Amino acid sequence: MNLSATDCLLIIDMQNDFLPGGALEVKEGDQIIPGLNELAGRFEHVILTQDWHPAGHISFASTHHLRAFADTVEASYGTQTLWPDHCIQGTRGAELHSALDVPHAEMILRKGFRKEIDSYSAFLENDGATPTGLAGYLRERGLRRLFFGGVAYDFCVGFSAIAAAELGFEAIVLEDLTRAVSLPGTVDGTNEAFSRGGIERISSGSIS
Ligand code: VGL
Ligand code: ZN
Repeated sequence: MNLSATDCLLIIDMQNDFLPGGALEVKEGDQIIPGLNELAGRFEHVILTQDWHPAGHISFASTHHLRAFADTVEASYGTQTLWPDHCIQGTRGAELHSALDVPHAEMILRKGFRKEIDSYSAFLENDGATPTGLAGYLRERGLRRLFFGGVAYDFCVGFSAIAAAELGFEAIVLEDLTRAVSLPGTVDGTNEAFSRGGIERISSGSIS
């Protein structure tokens, strides 16, 4: 697969809290950093995202005095999974990992900053109605084919790629450059949604 000037690499949520030792660590998340750095160097256009929550966020189990991973709450927009406190605005856990080396990234998109709405997708918040502005940014710049890596495969990477395809972008997920949280059923559910949505899964090695 050859890259073109209208391609963009989106590196999702490579933040301290999602990597080993972090508040919501994704197993082996650190292993994909060298590959992401290397691949990013071959893209003209790269965008990074940051999960960016206020304290007391709706997605935090602590906000509801409930258990992370096991309990859910009914938000105005439907069922919200509960997580440990993570990626709180301005904290070290919310910082991009220091080994991520993508100085030419053109944009850092923050999401999940509304206290009452979570946002797994970099395009559309979990209410399914509030856009982040990323689709407009990409369209205005003529970037049409989007490659996704980062964490977590079954949440923010998955929701972002699915939303991108629904919004008319070509969405390709880099299987070797992502890792999953893997709650019961989430990886299978993501794989099925990718098949239904026409989202291709490739290895970064097939990009020349
Ligand atoms: C994510 C759970 C909660 C992610 C963000 O980046 O996949 N997962 N917030
Ligand atoms: Zn989050």
